[in-house]
Amino acid sequence: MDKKIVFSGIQPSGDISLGNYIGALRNWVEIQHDYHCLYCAVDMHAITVRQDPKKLREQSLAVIALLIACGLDPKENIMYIQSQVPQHAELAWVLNCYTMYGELSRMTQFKDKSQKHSDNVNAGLFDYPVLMAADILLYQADLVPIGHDQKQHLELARNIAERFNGIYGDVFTVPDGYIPKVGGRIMSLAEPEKKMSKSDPNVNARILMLDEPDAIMRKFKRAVTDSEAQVVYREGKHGINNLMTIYSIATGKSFSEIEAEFDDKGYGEFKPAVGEAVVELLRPIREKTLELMKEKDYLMSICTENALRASALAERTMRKVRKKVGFVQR
Ligand code: ATP
Ligand code: LTN
Repeated sequence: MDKKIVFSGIQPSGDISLGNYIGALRNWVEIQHDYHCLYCAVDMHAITVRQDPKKLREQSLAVIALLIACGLDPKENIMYIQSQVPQHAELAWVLNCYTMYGELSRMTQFKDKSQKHSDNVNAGLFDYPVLMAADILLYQADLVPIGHDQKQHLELARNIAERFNGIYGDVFTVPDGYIPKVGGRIMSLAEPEKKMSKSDPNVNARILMLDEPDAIMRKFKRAVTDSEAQVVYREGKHGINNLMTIYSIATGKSFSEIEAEFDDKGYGEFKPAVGEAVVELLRPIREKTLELMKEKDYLMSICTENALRASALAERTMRKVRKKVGFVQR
């Protein structure tokens, strides 16, 4: 049987965080040989909040460098930049006409982001999930590896696909989400009841993939925990649960092994141990990314080549969609 199709995206809205890595990228790497995968730097999503143009361009290329450094093969997978494939915007417009105002009003990310950016609640921010649905449906993706925060958007994409198929016949594959059981929601180090976000203005709240080892150590030592001084995974211990999750993923140890390891030790020993494990986890990725970022021409050629591959696939779906909705043939 032919391999199934995977699609996922990440916003080049800042440097990529440990949350992005644990919740999403790590799984992208793990499944790359079992599926036909498309991985996209979604710069059109990123401009729903104000971006510096020069930085956005650099960050989009940096995402592609980071994906390669994490172990994704740009020949085997299609890794590209969203704005280089115009069919994303084209399909998003069509899908807008099959998405309800009420559905978009219920999206929690819109509510959060419109509070955070109250001076710029633009139509793109509201429409963000429709562009995301277009990304996925354009390639007939079967599976979408995402962190927990994107679950509601994926559900909407499924509803849009089902609604469209209900009217026009089987045009779109209805995609399933793939959210990791552990690590689908890495929390902020400063406010452990909030998710870690790459665009958090508090630099101590997040670990970035390109952070220097001493910055990583400093942030973990400062991480907010509780006053119990007991390294156990328990309901309500948000800070410690989060650090245990990160440590478990970085070392491969189970929660009970971690509890035993720190049984007679306090947070003063646990926090630096988490820091050291993360430094070692990220070191090779950071070094490789920095090397690749010096090779602009190579990165540009990967993007161009892969955008063409993506565009050819996207066009197959768009031809069907244009015909179904009644556009005149080009
Ligand atoms: P921003 O802060 O700019 O909104 P973000 O950090 O939320 O960005 P995205 O680019 O929107 O990151 O997300 C990329 C992928 O990383 C998505 O699959 C998302 O679900 C996942 N992800 C983001 N934050 C976390 C987190 N804290 N824990 C686990 N997964 C996450
Ligand atoms: N909205 C996602 C990024 C994203 C995405 C996608 C993820 C855009 N298009 C398609 C999966 C599939 C986010 O992480 N905030």
